[in-house]
Amino acid sequence: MIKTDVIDQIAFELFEAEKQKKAVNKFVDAYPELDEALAYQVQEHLVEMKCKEENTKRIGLKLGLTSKAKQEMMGVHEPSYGILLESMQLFEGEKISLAPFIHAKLEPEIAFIFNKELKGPHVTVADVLQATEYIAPAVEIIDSRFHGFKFTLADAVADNSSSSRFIIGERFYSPKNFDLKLMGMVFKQNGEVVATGAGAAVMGHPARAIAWLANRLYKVGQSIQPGEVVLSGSLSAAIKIEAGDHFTAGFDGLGSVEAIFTE
Ligand code: OOG
Ligand code: MG
Repeated sequence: MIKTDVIDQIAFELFEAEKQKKAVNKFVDAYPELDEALAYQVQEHLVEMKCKEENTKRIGLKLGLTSKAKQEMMGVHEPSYGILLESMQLFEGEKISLAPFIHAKLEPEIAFIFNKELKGPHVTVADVLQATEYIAPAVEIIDSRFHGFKFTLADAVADNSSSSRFIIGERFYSPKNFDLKLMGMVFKQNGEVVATGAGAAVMGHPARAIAWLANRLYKVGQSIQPGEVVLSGSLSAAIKIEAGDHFTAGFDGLGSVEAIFTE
């Protein structure tokens, strides 16, 4: 098959999987040519289709698979990124229906909001902190379009890194007064602690993950734009969401963010 046909076909199947809430099999078996570079092209095409369909636009990016816990859970050794659209943002306090999802899971993350462009190829942790206007507690709802969350890195990349929805807590802090490496995190489901972690779980320092992203984007002629939000990637393993669940992700010094789910 010619390359543009493969991109169109995979993007279409992922688009329909999300719309019909029907998981698909990972693609690398049917399309052995699906490598990481091609997968990012699929992602771009899929995001374009979603923007058109939902009349929405990019407001940031997400990192995926930045922690050992997540990499081991998914059997990969490298991070990925995806695009966050305005239509994916939910707000704290609203009850979230599980109806649109295939098999959603929740992840505790740190949101970075930028006031400057962050452009590779030599972005450092210091550059990231310099360009960050605020950090905030966040949770990401991931919902892989693949059966049983079974995929290779290229599959997940094509699937916009399993992105689905996200909530940014309504507390914003300058990163200057925090040691993000040592920032403790407690993740609770219905009052019970289901995971704990520290900022260092994300590539040694959450800002290092953002630096990785800026430098990775440079390779495809892109950058993080002023005003955009970037999710650091989960500090712990993702937890399966059930109807009626009430989650809290608390971060040392940042307070917490909540997510409440209904059928
Ligand atoms: C891929 C996305 C992972 C994170 O924060 O690590 C992710 C997946 O596990 O489905 O968003
Ligand atoms: Mg995530």
